[in-house]
Amino acid sequence: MNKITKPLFGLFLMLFVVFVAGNISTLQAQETEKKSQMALHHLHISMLNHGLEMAAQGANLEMISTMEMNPDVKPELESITLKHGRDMVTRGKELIERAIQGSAMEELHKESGTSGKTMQYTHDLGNAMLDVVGYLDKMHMKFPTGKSMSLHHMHLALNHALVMAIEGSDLIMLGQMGMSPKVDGFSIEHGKKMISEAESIWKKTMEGKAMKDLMSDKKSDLMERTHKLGDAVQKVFGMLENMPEA
Ligand SMILES: [Cu+2]
Repeated sequence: MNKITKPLFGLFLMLFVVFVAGNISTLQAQETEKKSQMALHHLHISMLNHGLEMAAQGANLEMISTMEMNPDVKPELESITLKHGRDMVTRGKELIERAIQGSAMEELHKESGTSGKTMQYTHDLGNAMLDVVGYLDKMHMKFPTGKSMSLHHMHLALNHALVMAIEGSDLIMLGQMGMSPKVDGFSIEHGKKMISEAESIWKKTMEGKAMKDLMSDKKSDLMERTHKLGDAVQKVFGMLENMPEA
């Protein structure tokens, strides 16, 4: 090598080393992000979605137990149903809180930081779900009659739609994990249909004639809370539809 090519070779070698090192660190960062995304999707299924599903089903049990629709139902059975429903709402809420504030999340923060796109999404989804649980928590009336009874029948359908969207979201995540290529496509497609069907049930119930008739009566706290619940659930539906891929 002459006097000119030697320094040039040194420069190229240095640039090459910087380039390779840069690529390795990008790949490592991508790998860490991917691992964190997968962990967060497991957390979405087993803690966030499951917690909200528990709360919605628990709220339905609470309402059913206070409707007194059949005099033959023994009071002790009603009280078991009421207590079980209450426990489900409470534990569902605790599960969501644990998902976004608990030890599993702390570990994930230590491993991959707090700023990833999916991490931000997970915290936003958890908070949106806690808003919904706040309304579910105060849904049941002691002994509903007339308008409250009609609203409670709508709440049962609305909560069913919410559970349907959650199950659809679980199917989408399961499919995206790519563990069974022959089934994954169906799982994702079916999950998407479940969320859109759930949104349609929700819209029909909230904007239908029965609701409009009830709204033309005197304003009530329960009606006001029903519409606030409606807004909070719409937000969750939108977020479940736009969850970042695993
Ligand atoms: Cu976090």
